[in-house]
Amino acid sequence: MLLPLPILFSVAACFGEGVLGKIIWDGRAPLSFSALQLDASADPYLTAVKGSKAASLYTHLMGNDVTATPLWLDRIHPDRPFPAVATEQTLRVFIGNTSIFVPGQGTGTPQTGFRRTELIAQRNGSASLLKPDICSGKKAFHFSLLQETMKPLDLLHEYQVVFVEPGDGSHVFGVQLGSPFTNPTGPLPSKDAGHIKVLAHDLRVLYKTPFRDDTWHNFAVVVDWDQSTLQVFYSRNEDELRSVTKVVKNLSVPSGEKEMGDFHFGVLKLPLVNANDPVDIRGDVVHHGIQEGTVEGLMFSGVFVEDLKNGLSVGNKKVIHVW
Ligand SMILES: *[C@@H]1O[C@H](CO)[C@@H](O)[C@H](O)[C@H]1NC(C)=O
Ligand SMILES: *[C@@H]1O[C@H](CO)[C@@H](O)[C@H](O)[C@H]1NC(C)=O
Ligand SMILES: CC(=O)N[C@H]1CO[C@H](CO)[C@@H](O)[C@@H]1O
Repeated sequence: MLLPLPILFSVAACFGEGVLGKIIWDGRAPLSFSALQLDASADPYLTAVKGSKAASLYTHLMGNDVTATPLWLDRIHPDRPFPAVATEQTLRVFIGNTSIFVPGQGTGTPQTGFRRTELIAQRNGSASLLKPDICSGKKAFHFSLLQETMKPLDLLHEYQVVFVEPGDGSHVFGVQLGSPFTNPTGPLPSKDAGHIKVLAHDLRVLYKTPFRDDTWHNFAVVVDWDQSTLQVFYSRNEDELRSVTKVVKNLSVPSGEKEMGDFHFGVLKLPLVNANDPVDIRGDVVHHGIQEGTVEGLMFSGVFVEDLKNGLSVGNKKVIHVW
């Protein structure tokens, strides 16, 4: 049963070109960032969540091949998005049939139900060092998504592509594509399979928008860690971010340190139920179910975490105050 969303007070006023928001963690890959750094799991990305091969076989740095979201580029003509000076490279994240993660640094039970390649925000080689900074006060989790049209996702499956994950495996917020996993399997594709969905901790859909191709979909999810609220901001391409939800009181999240999580982005593909499996394991998506083993990808850019004391960056060098 869905509860009505309690709506809190929310106002946003434009500060114009004020002091830029303070970036706590910057996951926008510099132009100099290399495949070897991905393989070494060097800052800013922890690249451990992947299959058995080198990280750079699953995550490609696109150099000049795919222009990152125009939202954060330096424009040559301020009134036009292009041409612009590139300041970051797009990341193309792939999964294939070898994308089976083995937790516990390779000692745990292989997650054969999933296929996953994820990048996790880290500082000084540690995701946990960063957690208290990104999971306190009021922070915006920024990210932009672009379809990989040559090797698209299979929307009959569920994908989790961005989330903040505390130790209990829940998601403070999450971004989902495709058809949510159900046991038994419902009609596929599900309604809204082709939408990008932003979910609250209790999996309610806070916002959805069609996943159009040739379009950068820009998001900022504002988490107020003290008030346990979420608010979603969204735009396409060079358009400035605007709020698409009210501030929503959420979070069945445990409070204090337990709610602090790692910031993941990438491709996590859930299986479909395998009707040949015994009934009692059909819901164990981590270890069982059908995976076709196809190669699929998704593009990311504009990934960073911002402290909102100085306001929220909405693109085009503008900052707005968010209460
Ligand atoms: C991280 O490394 C930087 C320099 O590389 C150092 O100044 C800083 O103290 C380190 N931070 C932590 C929390 O270890
Ligand atoms: C994918 O990998 C699984 C587990 O290693 C294997 O059983 C399956 O045959 C593979 N599928 C394809 C299509 O290669
Ligand atoms: C609206 C909503 O989801 N509220 C939940 C927030 O978290 C608390 C604590 O777990 C729940 O009791 C509420 O139902």
